[in-house]
Amino acid sequence: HPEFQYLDLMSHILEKGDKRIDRTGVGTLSTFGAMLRFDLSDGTVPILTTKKVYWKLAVKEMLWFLTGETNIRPLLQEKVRIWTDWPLAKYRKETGESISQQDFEQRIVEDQAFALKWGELGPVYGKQWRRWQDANGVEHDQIASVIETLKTNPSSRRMLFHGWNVPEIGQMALPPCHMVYQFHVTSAGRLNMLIFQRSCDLLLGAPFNCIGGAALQAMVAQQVGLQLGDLVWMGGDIHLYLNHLDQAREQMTREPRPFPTLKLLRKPDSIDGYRIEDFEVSGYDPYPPILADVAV
Ligand code: UFP
Repeated sequence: HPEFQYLDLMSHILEKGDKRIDRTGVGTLSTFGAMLRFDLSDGTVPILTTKKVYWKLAVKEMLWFLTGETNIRPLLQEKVRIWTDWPLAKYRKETGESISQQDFEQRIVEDQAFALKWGELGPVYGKQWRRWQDANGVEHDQIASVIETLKTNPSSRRMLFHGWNVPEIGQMALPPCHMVYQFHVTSAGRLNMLIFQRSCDLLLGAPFNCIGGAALQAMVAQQVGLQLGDLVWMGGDIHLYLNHLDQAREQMTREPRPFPTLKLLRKPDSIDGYRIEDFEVSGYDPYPPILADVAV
C-alpha cells in the first residue's frame, strides 16, 4: 500500500531523526531528503487513511492559491482556518490584545478594512504563482505559462513554477514550503507532477500538501487533456515536532486502508473556473482524526 511510504518515513524519523531546536522553539526530530511517489493513473488520490484528513480544506487552500489571493479572508469565508495562526500571532504581538482565534477570524470575515490591515500574509504562494513581478513591474502568470507549454510543447523540460521569489521572501508571513512544482508528460500522454518541499511538518503539513498537489495535478491534466500519471513528492527538511511524537506513534499502529478515488465532476473553461463542489472523493474510510497543535 502506497501509504506505507508515509508511515515508513514517519518511523524512520522517530527512530533515526536528528533532534534539533527549530525556528518555532518547539524542537523537532528531523531527516533530510526523501521522496514519496503516488500513482494516480487508477483514479486514486493520496488522502491518508490512517487518520481522518479534512481533504476539502486542502483542496480549498489549493483553489485559493490559484486565485492569486494572499489574504486569509476568502479562506475564512470558506471556513478554512489553517492560515490564521500567523496573522493572529502578529496581531497579538503588535497590539498586545489577547484576542481569541475565533474572535479574530470573525472580525476578518465581517470587517473588510480590518481584514486588509491584519489578514494579509504578504506575497505568498498565490502572488508568486499568478503575479510574479519582475524588476520592470511586469507580472508573470506562471500557472498560465505551464498550461500553455503543456498544450504546445509537452516534451519540454522547463515546465515548472516557483514560489521562492528571493527579494520578496522577507515580506511573506511564511516563505513557501512547497516551493517548486514541475510537470512532465510521458510518451503515453500521462501527466506527472513533482512537488519540491523545502520544509515539511510530516504530521500536519505533508498530508495536506499531497492532497493539494493531487488536486492541482488533476485540474491541470483535465485542462490540457492528459491522463494522470505519478505524483512525486520530494522533501528537504522533513520533521516531526517534539509535541507530535505520541500522535505519530499512534498513527503508525494503524493499518492503511485503500486510498479513495477522486473525480472532477465538471470541466471548467479554464484553470480559474474550479470550485470545491467539482471535487468528488469516493470510498474514503479513514481511522479517526489525530489532533495536534501547529507550531507557528
Ligand atoms: N509547513 C508544511 N507545509 C506547508 C506549510 C508549512 O509542512 O504547506 F505552509 C511547515 C513546515 C515547517 C513550518 O514545520 O511549517 C515552516 O517553518 P519554516 O519556514 O521555519 O521551515
